[in-house]
Amino acid sequence: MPAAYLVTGGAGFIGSHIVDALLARGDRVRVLDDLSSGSLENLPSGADFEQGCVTDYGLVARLTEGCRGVFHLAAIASVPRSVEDPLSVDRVNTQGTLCVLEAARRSGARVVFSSSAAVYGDSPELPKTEAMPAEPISPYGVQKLAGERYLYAFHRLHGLEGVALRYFNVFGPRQNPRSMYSGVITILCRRALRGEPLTVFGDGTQTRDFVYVRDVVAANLAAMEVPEAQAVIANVGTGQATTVLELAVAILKESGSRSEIQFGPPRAGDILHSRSDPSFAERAIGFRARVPLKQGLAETLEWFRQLGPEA
Ligand code: UD2
Repeated sequence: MPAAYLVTGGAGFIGSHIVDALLARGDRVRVLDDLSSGSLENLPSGADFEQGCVTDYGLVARLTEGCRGVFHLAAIASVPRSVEDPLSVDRVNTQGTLCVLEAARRSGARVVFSSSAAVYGDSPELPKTEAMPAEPISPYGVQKLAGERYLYAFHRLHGLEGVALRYFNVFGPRQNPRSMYSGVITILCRRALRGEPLTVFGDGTQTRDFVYVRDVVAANLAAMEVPEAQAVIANVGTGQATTVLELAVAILKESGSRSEIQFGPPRAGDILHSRSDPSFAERAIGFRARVPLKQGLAETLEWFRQLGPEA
């Protein structure tokens, strides 16, 4: 019998890919999204859509009822916005997570919570392991850490089963190309296809662990199946570091673009290096990233081409 799932933020970049995967395997899917950054264009027709905010406890509780699990992605996923407006961003990111956990524990649903590598802060130790102290340096990182801690407390108090996934730099189709908060891959792919210069902030030697959205979906589906998940926390990354300059060159090659690379001043607040240790995730939830960067870039560029020049 097909199971039912709630995907909060299911009209967004990552959430909508999870919805696709659940529908493809025959599950029933409810989506809660306030469309503040997501879009109905991302949603396939088979999902039951409800427009609303994840801080509306009554609504979240109603939608969670009868579900086997909740994939909780609804959030204001922006470090700079959390710095500018910590109060309202906290309401969505912390209170929203609390609403989901409270609804889930009352209805007996499992939870897979989208956390972030932002919880690690800027300590220089690499790669990042889940055993390291979490020392976030932005309200956003604090909010994601709060969600992880609430998940743990709800496990201890109520036996709630769940997993928190710490995403590294996620990329792929449907990341909003026009948002000022887009990731570097989305920005550079768009520029390459428009023949505009690729902007590298600083000298381009900073590194990131770029993980393709299909792998992030696989991590979510695997996390939902962990037996007796006791508030497990797991990295979602590839374990590979890529410099921003290598990335820009790879995008030029993959797209065939003749754009030039322009160097600008370093971005304020940037961390230099970020890379996951993926080994615990493999042991704890059976997830390993499989899509090579080159393939992810090719698929992302293809998506941009299909969007056409207005993208
Ligand atoms: C990522 C997450 C963020 C938070 C943070 C925690 C994304 C989009 N953001 O921020 O939510 O979890 O990690 O550490 O995944 N860059 C350029 N040119 C551009 C844009 C960016 O050179 O046009 C550089 C930028 O200076 C940085 C790198 O690319 O060194 C990655 O930037 P980003 O904004 O994609 O992601 P990041 O790691 O700052």
